Amino acid sequence: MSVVGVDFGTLNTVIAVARNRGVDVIVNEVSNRATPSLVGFGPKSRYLGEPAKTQEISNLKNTVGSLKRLAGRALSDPDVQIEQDFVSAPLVDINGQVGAEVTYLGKKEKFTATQLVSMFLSKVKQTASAELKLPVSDLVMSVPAWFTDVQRRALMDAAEISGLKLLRLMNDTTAAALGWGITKTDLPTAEEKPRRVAFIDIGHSNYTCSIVEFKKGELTVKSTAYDRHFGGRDFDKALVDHFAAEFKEKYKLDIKTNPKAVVRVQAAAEKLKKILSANQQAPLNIESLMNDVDVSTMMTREGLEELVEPLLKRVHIPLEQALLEAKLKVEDIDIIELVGGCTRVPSLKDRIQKFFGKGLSFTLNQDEAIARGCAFSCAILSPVFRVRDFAIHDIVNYPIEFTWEKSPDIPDEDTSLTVFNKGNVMPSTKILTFYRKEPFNLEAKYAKPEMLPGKTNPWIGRFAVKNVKADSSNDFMICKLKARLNLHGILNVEQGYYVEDMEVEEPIPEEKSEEKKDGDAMDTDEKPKTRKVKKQVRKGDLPIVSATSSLDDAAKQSAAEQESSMIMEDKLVADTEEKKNELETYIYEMRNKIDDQYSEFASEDEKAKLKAKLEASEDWLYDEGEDATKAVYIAKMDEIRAVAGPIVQRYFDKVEAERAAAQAEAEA
Ligand code: ATP
Ligand code: K
Ligand code: MG
Repeated sequence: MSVVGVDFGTLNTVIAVARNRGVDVIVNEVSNRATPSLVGFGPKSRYLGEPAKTQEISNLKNTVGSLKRLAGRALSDPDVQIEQDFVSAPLVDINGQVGAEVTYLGKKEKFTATQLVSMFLSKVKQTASAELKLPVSDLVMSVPAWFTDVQRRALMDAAEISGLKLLRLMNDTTAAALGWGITKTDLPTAEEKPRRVAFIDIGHSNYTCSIVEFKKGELTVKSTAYDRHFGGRDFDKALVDHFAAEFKEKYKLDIKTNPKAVVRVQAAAEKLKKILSANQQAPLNIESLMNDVDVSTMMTREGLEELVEPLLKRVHIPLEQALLEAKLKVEDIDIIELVGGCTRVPSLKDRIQKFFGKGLSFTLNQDEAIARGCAFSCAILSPVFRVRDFAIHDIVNYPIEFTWEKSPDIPDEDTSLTVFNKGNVMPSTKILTFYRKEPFNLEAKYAKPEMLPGKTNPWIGRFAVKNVKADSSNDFMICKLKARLNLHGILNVEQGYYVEDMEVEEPIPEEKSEEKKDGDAMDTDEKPKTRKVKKQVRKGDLPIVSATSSLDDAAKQSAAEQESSMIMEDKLVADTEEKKNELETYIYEMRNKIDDQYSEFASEDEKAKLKAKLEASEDWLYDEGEDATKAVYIAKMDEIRAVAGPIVQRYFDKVEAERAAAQAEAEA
């Protein structure tokens, strides 16, 4: 079984695998260590990952990015309106969830964000299994710490639709922290002062700071703060806006009227931004940007810093908030570790360093640390892998409350309770107690909607508790409900049962003195002393019917079937393309060899026949054979083989005879 960690980024996705030797980042089909988080749609198949990027400029309307930021969101959410600026395909509403409308197989189709993510995850699965030469199912994937229940459930559903088993959805900075800590051999002991590390991740779209305490064998997240709209893409956008204005002035070109031009400037701006991380100035040249006009300009590092000053002014905010929530001061932080591509920007490094007043640490691979942390987590959770355990105590970012209807029998009962507070440890289980004579419902929701991203609906779920009734003496049933904020950061009421107060006899715990501990228990043959205590004894289960934002089984099943058939479609197109290429290669090879090594093994008549066949096949290939089926390409190949076969056979017979003769001579 495979052990896989995935950093599902807004721009790039990195896949790491745990093997016996350790954790490695794997390469995709074009040998890149990161895969564009993009899906595209074409007339014959989908383009997932690299091919989506290759096709992007010519296929803007049918290419979707920002996948993870769309999952679990609604079109009407102002956050999603921001996302539309970064997604070239039109976003649409599909039964309350945002999705994209694209042209696929010649037809207009709508896919929900969950489906789009599952398409991309199918590609991740293929990439990992191609590298591991094993079927891939178990994985741990990272998400921004600020993701809510509905976003997390959407990602869980997406993974399930693509046939993956998500063992844990892990917060990005927590994954980085695990990767950092698990390999350290010098962490403080339980009695010592913990080592305090600030992990700062600035990626393409968001910025997170977590303050984490390490001791031998465990990490505890003390606080996590974030800016949900702060990353490399905001730098790119500032540059694009600047160049758009410049080109209007200088070349009378309005790139904003031409989506292709905008994307080309954006790609050039990103490149330029990276050059400016290492240089004081950089050129930008694009040939024939629009209306056959070539553009050419340059930008200095200071120029870029001025453009992004509004962002730079916000750098300290998550840092301050993280310290405040952890109740720590800058001087309490031992190490500041930076990850994420955007932390290479000098002005960001400067500001962060000034804030902490000490040097920054880059001991983690900035692009790969999160994927590696996820792979370590998967190794810990996987039953097939042995790895030193490392306890991970994450933190609740949004308080969650339960509400219920007042029991008619208990007039002064409260009707709500905040069960998980911000700052509580996560995962976590809480037992709720209700006194009831009838079945009842409760609802879970985020207690502070204003803390949630955009206009997220705070509702999490509704849980109906069944089989509740009064006992024979018309007394309340004591109902116990197990509410769990699980490893994924998702809330469920996992179990219900009822208890009775009973008097039970239990042994009195012995007062242990040093001598007694060492003494021999067989010394005395007194009976152990017991006492009567009141205890709640579990009497039976209470079924719970849950309604949450997760897809129901039927919907997941049908999405999984649709995904499988699209995978088959893609595979057929890929196989067909492969057969076509084989045919083309075979024609060229035969044409060269018939006048070369095969020449002496064919009569003039045979040569003429084969050449005619090759020419006809080639003409066909570039004409009606341009777009044939797999079976037809195979048949065409067989036709040529029928003519060429005897010639090739004679050649191989000769080669074999020569080899046998040489061997006989050597042995003689
Ligand atoms: P997110 O974490 O926001 O979901 P992500 O994980 O896909 O996104 P990363 O791969 O961490 O993002 O970072 C990508 C960003 O880092 C891009 O905007 C990229 O241009 C930027 N970046 C990468 N290298 C450099 C560099 N040398 N200088 C400046 N920016 C860089
Ligand atoms: K990434
Ligand atoms: Mg990232």
